[in-house]
Amino acid sequence: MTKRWWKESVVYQIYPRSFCDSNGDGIGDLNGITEKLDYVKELGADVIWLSPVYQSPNDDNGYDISDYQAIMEEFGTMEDFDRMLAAAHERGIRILMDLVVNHTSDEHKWFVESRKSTDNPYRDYYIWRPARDGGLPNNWGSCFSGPAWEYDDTTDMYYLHLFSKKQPDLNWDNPKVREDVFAMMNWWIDKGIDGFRMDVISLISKEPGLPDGIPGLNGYASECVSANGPHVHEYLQEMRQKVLNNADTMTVGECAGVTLEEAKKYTRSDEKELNMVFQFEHMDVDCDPAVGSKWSRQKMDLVRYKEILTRWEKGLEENGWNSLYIQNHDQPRCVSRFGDEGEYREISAKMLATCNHMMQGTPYVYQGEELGMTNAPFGGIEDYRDVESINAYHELIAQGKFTEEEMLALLRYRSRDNARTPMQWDDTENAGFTAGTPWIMVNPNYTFINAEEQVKREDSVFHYYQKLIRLRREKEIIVYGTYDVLLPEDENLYLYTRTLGEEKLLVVCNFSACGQKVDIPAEFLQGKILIGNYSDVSVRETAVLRPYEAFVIEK
Ligand code: TEU
Ligand code: CA
Repeated sequence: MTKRWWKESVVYQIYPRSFCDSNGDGIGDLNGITEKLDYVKELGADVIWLSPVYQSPNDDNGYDISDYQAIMEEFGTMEDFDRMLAAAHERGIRILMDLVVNHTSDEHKWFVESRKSTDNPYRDYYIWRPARDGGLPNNWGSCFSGPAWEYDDTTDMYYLHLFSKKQPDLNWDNPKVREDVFAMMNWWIDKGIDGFRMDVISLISKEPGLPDGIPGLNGYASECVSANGPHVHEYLQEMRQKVLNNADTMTVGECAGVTLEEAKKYTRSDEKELNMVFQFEHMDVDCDPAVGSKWSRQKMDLVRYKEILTRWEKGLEENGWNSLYIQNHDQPRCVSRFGDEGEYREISAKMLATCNHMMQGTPYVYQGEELGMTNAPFGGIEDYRDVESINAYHELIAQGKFTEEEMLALLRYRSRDNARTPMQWDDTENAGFTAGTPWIMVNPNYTFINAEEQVKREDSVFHYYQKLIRLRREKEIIVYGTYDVLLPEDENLYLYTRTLGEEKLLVVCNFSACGQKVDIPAEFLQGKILIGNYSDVSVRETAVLRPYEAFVIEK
């Protein structure tokens, strides 16, 4: 197992729009991030993944980029960015930029040119097709509802957009596209950034002929029809050679539709492609498999969650590296879906964190996860801002798949906006996020769930995350030890060990709100409790775990 700094790091993800507003316009910004770097430092993270801050019309909150080398006006200026980067580096914090190059905004100059005529020099920067039998070129759907094709009457052709119609897919088979993207990436590397989180990078190489896929809930094939295409590894190896080896970079590829076998190619130990990937299998263990869509809900299937994470832990143990996440800007709040929002909110948030942070891989903490922030009490569709949620609401109700009441209930549970309500800094108006009118509703529970209160309270979720991160720095076994699951079929308990030479840890997590009996293996009975979410942890041969109890024993 080769040692690397990015294997020993803990990453804090910032969604700039919702993090901290420094100028009172209700929108988070770069200067607000600079103001809060000491908070990130105090938590203990040493890398920040910055969701997009580039110029964008914000159809998908910055994941639709109109100029990769300019800063979105609402977020500030390039000087603000340079100041934030320098301030982060002064604190020993590295910055990963969010690289969104599967698609651009339709307002990017490349697309403005491309759509002008079929012989425009930029025409083949995008994927244009004529109608097929008078209709859409194939049955691919947009991740944000409807077909993945938009008709453009200027040239009587359709262009591909796996996401919104304002996010046309780039044609990565065109060497000029790769050349321009790599030049832009090197421009950011030369500015001193430390790596990239790569948005839907698994989708960049489309199957020749763009064959139909399997229709989903709305009748179209999902964006994953294009996952792990024929040239994706070739293009990433080219990126590694022409960009990523130009500095000591960290890279994580967001790989919709990635399998373990494919991940072994993306994260290969010869480091010819990426350092790690975000896989998604564990993110639908609370979706109803009979519906086959995120717009469904079931009780979390812990046995399946354990099977998935065990397969990924063991699968990448020798060759590759895992990312560890239970939350990000696309997922509802983890404590609301896998824990408890009520009496056991803090206890369950700490249990989920223990389970995630004690595994082998690089942990990612999403803004507010370290406070045990919850889903928000959204009302009607007018409360939502996310293009994915709003489009799904209109499409699935119009198709008669759900009533308005059913769809609003699904949105309240599953909408990405649950993760995008403003960061809760203190109990003053708007949670201290803005002095103006916030662009999206603030969760009213900020009065008792906020950073100021938790930084001051030793037994808070914040201090528990701080301790987990500190343990990872102190104990090499947490980074490099092998993982082995116990009781794989137990529906309430997640137990696993970590082993490094003679050292061994036992991680015990009760995912249920009830007491659960468990037999602690004899070798751990005299062990030392490294961390626990109840103050009075004592270990006996047959322990009765309390609701959402978690602890780690060092043999
Ligand atoms: O998400 C892409 C992706 O994986 C989606 O299919 C995701 O699974 C879905 O939105 C979950 O509900 C990335 C970004 O993280 C997301 O914020 C962007 O909207 C999207 O790409 C397009 O850039
Ligand atoms: Ca602002």
